[in-house]
Amino acid sequence: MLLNSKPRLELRLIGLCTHLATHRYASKSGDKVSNEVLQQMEDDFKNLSESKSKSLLKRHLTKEIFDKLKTKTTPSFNSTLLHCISSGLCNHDSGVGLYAPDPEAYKVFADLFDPVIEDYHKCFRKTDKQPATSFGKGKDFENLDPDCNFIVSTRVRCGRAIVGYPFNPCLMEKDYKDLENQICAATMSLTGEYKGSYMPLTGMDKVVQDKLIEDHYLFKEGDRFLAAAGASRFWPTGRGIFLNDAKNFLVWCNEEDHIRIISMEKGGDLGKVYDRMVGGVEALGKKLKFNRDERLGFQTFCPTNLGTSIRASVHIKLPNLMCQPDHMEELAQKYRLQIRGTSGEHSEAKGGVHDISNQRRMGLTEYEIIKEMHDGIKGLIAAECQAKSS
Ligand code: ADP
Ligand code: CIR
Repeated sequence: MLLNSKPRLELRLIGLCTHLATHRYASKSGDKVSNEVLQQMEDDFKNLSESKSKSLLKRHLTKEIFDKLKTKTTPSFNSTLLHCISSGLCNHDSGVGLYAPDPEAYKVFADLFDPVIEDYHKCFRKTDKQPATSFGKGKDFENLDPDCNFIVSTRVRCGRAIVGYPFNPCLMEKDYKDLENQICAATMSLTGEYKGSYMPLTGMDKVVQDKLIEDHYLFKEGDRFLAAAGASRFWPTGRGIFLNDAKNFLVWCNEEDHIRIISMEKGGDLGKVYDRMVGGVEALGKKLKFNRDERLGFQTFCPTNLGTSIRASVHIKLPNLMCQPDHMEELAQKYRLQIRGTSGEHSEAKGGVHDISNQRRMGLTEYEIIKEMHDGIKGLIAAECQAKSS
């Protein structure tokens, strides 16, 4: 397959990066998509159509939709269909393969985004609207594993975009620096259990960086799905991590989203971890203006994170269930859970530890999303106990 041959892919990425790097300063609406970009899209669309890719992009980008959208651009940033689909075109093993280069892309390319959103978030139709934010109280959720038999750790995160800025492919170096300054200042104003320090990636010792990644605090570097989407430009400028003194509250700056707000700790006390994240979101929301769309909820770069943008996960050992992959898959679908490897998305499980989280993030309130995940993990633990005794 041409796309997978290295020189071809490198050439493609150089072409794509040139297109992405000059992007912000392209003239505004009214611009046509260049012949070069059109040709590249046509070639890569054909390759994807003929591939065995199982991505949602391949499933929903029909020839009819491709032809309808290929010459469209967004009004403020001049983003093209290629910006949206480059990750899935370059990576046929994508689960989704689609990103929004700027918030307007969700409307201009709605014929593609809407069916992908509906498929991923299970029944969030184009006529549906994300309910108003409602965090509720974490104390309603009992500890999922008080005796520490299954759950190694619990993490809840959400993503936010800052009003006035587009997403990665349209950000220039100065934007990354401005965003980092704002986010760093907001985190440094946190008090009490949230008090901590901000560490920029620029100049970070490699040993320190690797240890932060290994300990599951910091994002990985060089994610090919994000790189192909135009999310690694000017790296490491503007990227960094805030960690509170207790190391159970974190903020990622300018990785996939402008800001990711994370709470994590050992054990299975989901309610406590969730409440800590909510407290952090509310404190940061007093300093930063978050972008929320009336219909889609919180604005994020990847359509899988829209709505509440919440992913609540446990690192969990379920040795008996994992011996029955079909049964496990059936249960994951029943409870609408997603299974990842130990080091996050697109990684392998090490030492029998899987990352299991809510799959959908839209169509429910924050509280309902946490409840769905809590019920699901409870169900899995009950099934594990049953599998062990039978
Ligand atoms: P996200 O999109 O939610 O940020 P990733 O799949 O990229 O998730 O994972 C980011 C990091 O968070 C990885 O190091 C991953 O191992 C870690 N992680 C996810 N869930 C947990 C958990 N329950 N306990 C500890 N670390 C976790
Ligand atoms: C992919 O398509 O596989 C990557 N771009 C990641 C998609 C987001 N992952 C997810 O399932 N939430």
